[in-house]
Amino acid sequence: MRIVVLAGGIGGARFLRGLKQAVPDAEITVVGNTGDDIHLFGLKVCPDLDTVMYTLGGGIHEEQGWGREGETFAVKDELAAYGVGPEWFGLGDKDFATHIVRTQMLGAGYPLSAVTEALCARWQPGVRLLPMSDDRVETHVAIEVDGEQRAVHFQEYWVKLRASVDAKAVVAVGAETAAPAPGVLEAIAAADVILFPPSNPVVSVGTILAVPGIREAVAAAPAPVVGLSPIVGDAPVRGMADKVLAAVGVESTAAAVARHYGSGLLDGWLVDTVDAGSVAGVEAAGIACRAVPLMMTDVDATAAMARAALELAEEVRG
Ligand code: FO1
Repeated sequence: MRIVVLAGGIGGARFLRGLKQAVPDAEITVVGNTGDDIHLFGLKVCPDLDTVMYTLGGGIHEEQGWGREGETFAVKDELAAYGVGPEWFGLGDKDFATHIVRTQMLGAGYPLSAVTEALCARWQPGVRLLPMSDDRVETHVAIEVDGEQRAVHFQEYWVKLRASVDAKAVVAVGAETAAPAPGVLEAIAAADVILFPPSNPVVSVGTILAVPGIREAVAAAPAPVVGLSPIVGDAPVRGMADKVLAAVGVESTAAAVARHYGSGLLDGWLVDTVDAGSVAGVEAAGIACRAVPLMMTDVDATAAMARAALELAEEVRG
């Protein structure tokens, strides 16, 4: 079975671990969000690609869901000693090696997709990890501080500001001129199932869909498209989805996110059992809906979610 997953960072990566356990023989292609990418210290950092690679490759810092386990921060401390910032982004010594290799390969002319394939050759994540695009796309967030509007990089909004101020707008800078990375459209067209994991619907899945051609390809794909709500009980399970959903005028409910994706994209939607009351409303929007436990408390629980999504995909397969 060929499965394509449009994944962001922590939620997407954890879901993929359960999906792999649920269908170990499936051929999984991950289209990874690169809107979170940030250039620091002359290096290109790809948080969502790295979180998928480290999580599935066994190198992730489990509690954080990002960065490497057993990290040290000697380089970060030395940079700070030189007064070279930013200090708010925690890059560890092991993680630096990934960004050095990536930046070196990009500098030698390799596209991000080739670089990602090379990095994954070491980590063996057990999925094909494709960046959504080889072109630079970076999500910025418009905020208002002391009455004046300004745009900050998504990482500054999330890591430095902890999403403590309202997001007035979210812009995937460069998306409009970006092209899908090699293999992305082909994988979507050839998929037996397409899944939207419980990633951020705006800055993760939304950014991937903002790359011209990808939304259209998903909508036109013969495969059923099934999503899992990142919102449980009117709040994001993790992260700042409520803040960026508000920026695009979407309320933080499982049903609202389904409608936000729309029946043109989604054939099925899983909500958590606490949101079972919203099933009828989602179905009324033309999207098949089931209520199942959606807390990824461990890999077995996540595998059960993945199986539920695949079962719903078979039910809605036209
Ligand atoms: N998230 C934090 O909350 N604090 C950090 O210092 C931080 C550093 C960091 C370094 C590398 C990396 O790949 C991810 C990092 N993240 C950090 C997580 C990152 O902001 C998120 O993984 C995504 O961008 C959102 O999904």
